[in-house]
Amino acid sequence: MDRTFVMIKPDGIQRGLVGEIISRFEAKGLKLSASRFENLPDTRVTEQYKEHLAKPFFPSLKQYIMGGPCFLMVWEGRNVVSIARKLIGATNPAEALPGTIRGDFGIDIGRNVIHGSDSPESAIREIAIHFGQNELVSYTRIDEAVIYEY
Ligand code: DAT
Ligand code: MG
Repeated sequence: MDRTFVMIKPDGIQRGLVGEIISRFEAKGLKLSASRFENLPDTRVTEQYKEHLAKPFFPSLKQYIMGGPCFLMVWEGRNVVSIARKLIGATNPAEALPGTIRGDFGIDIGRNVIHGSDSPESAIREIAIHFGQNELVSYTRIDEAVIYEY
């Protein structure tokens, strides 16, 4: 099964959206394989967003992500990387479609509630930044038998 890294950002925590967001991933049929609630250290924020290091918004992005605790998750499922990105919606919540997490809960690009890996390669990289192999829990969700055709 494929895996992706998803993180509820500090605004999502402060606005009480953790349960709502987890519910959407669960209802889709995806499987939670790891989670942690924590204040992210500078090193891991920089590593996660290193592609944006030179961008003008990087300092404010880092300040936002380090402004409070985040809820980190690994989700599993067939094509989970692209499915999670669709559940999350466009980067700018002002343009994200209703029905997506950013489309339903955000307005500003700098307060877009949630992160999700953008490719299978990014997912592997980002999971390894935040989780050890021994933190990924392996189990079968009983309804996988009816969620997947084969
Ligand atoms: P995404 O989070 O959808 O993968 P990204 O990787 O391009 O988007 O950017 C990472 C985060 O940086 C994004 O969630 C919000 C912030 N960001 C991106 N572009 C921005 C911009 N033009 N102004 C302010 N913040 C921005
Ligand atoms: Mg990205």
